[in-house]
Amino acid sequence: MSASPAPVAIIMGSRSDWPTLKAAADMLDALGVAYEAKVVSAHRTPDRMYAFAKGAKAAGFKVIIAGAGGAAHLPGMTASLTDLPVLGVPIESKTLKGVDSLYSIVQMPGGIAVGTLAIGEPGAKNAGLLAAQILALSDDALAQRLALFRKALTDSVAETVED
Ligand code: RP5
Repeated sequence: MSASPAPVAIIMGSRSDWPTLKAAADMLDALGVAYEAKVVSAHRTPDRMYAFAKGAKAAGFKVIIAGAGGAAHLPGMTASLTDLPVLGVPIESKTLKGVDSLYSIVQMPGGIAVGTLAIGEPGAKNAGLLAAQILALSDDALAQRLALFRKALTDSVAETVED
């Protein structure tokens, strides 16, 4: 019997985005969700982007996390080519600190949806979390792991301010 395909694809515009997107991968690892990570640039490798997005559903992916920086077309272009939910992570750019990436990803015209997360690592971490929450709608074991994750988060916050 062959193993199930990874349900999450993590794509990024450049290898330089990986240190940020790794936060999504780490969250998926912590929750026991398999993923594949690939460099797929909207403007440097448009044919690769087209082939990936068109084939993503047939390949078995259920959710796509797409990170890009600057004039960040990748999440929107990918969303236009697939029915799968796309979670966009704006990468913190050098010149404009990721505000360019955020605006490029979040300002999708109505009709093609990209779920946009925060700039940088917090956004990547939450993209992993949100991907897991989407998958947990049809995976009770994953839903239980998510409940444990949230309980541990809550338990880690002390009410007092003493050292
Ligand atoms: C975007 O350009 C990538 O997503 C990356 O954030 C940015 C810079 O890419 P590199 O010049 O570091 O390859 O396409």
